[in-house]
Amino acid sequence: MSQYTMTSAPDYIPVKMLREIQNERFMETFRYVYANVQWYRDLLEEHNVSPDSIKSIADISKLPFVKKTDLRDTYPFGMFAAPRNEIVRYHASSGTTGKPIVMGYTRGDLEVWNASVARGLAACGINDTDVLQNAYGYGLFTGGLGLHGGGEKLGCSVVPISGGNTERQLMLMRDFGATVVSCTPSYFLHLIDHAKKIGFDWKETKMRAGFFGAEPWTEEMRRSIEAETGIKAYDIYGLTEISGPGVGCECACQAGVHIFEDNFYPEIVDTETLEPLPDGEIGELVFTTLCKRGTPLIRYRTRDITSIVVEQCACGRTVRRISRISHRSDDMMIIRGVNVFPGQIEASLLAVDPTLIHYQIVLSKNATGLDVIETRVELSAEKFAELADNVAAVEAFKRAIGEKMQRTIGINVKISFVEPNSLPRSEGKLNRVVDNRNK
Ligand code: DLL
Repeated sequence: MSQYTMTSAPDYIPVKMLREIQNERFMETFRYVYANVQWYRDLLEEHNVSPDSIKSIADISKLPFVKKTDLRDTYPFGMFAAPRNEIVRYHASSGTTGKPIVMGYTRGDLEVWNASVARGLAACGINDTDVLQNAYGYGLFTGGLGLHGGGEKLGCSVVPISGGNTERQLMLMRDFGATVVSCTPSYFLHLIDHAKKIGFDWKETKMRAGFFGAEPWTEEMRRSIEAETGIKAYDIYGLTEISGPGVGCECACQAGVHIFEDNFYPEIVDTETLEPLPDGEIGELVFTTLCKRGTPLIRYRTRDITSIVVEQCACGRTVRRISRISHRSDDMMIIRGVNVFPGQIEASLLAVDPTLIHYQIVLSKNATGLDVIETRVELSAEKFAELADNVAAVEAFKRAIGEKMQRTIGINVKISFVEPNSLPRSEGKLNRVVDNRNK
């Protein structure tokens, strides 16, 4: 059957067999990590876990979690399980403070990673006739080399343009006949803007799909991107600690990211108790790598909040899906006791007007010390012209957005409009929240 290609076959393994493979690979990984990482042996001792008590993957919940701070504390190589001469590549993720976390990849690790990205692309109908313009940043960040390796593995012609150089991106897209683009959703918004500015018509390109990830984005944003450009926008997920992009990816159904769980074992745990939750419940995503040798991780807390989808996908893949990452637990804003996520702001804005794709959230304190949340909304040139000098229309538009946010979030959000092209843009991940509360 045509749907079973070399690249997609593992996605359709009968569930029973998939669980057996996971069990086997988990036990192998556990023994390997225990034998090779002193830090991990100490961790188990500290938690009074005897390695002999781990007899199958069913015992995984007896094991302690590994956190980002553990990777920082063991910087640079304290978590490496393979001898250094077997490491053929490093990647690192910086975060905003402190030391980066460093991951090492053996040749085999790179093969698994590339094959995972290729599976994701193939699941959305990409094949060796496609030209992939890869606008994720190359370097220690995994986006560039991850999509590059996966695209080549699938046989695509990869254009390794990296992020930035927006004018050139559009020129090459047209001249090379690129059919697929990969970058952060926020950089793609920047490309859309620039295209408008220079009169670049997406319909005149061969572009048909985009793979967007590395930061949260919403269904509403997907619809805006698709309406604006006519391409299909797919969600691709991953993190440096587990390999990079392609830990999971959507399929052509666009109904949630399939986790390639023969390589990366997912669990969802309660954010307070850290107890495992059944499929369907929302909590923190935790991964155990099943094939990694350089820096394998057992029960790594991602901080990403999602749920595992209960129903099987219409595509027939047996590998489970996660729902869209709503936020990271670190990104949650607590405003006057109410939990607010940037995604809720984005969804409300775009529900009122799908052109309001550029926004910034500013947190501050008022004179009495209470938290204030403001959304700065950038108007498109058309909207700006339409509203110009019409105070009543500006106020009515503000009110419509404010009321929608109030209904979604439950608190009052101050709305202010800013001029076209005035908010910061990004070539990679965009930070849309400015927190001035402690200034
Ligand atoms: O962002 C890897 C990647 C590159 C994924 C390109 C997809 C595409 P890190 O820099 O380590 O790795 O950041 C990982 O980014 O824990 C999530 O919080 C967030 N993230 C990644 N993909 C998505 C997504 C790369 N599709 C962190 N939706 C993760 C929402 C995402 N958040």
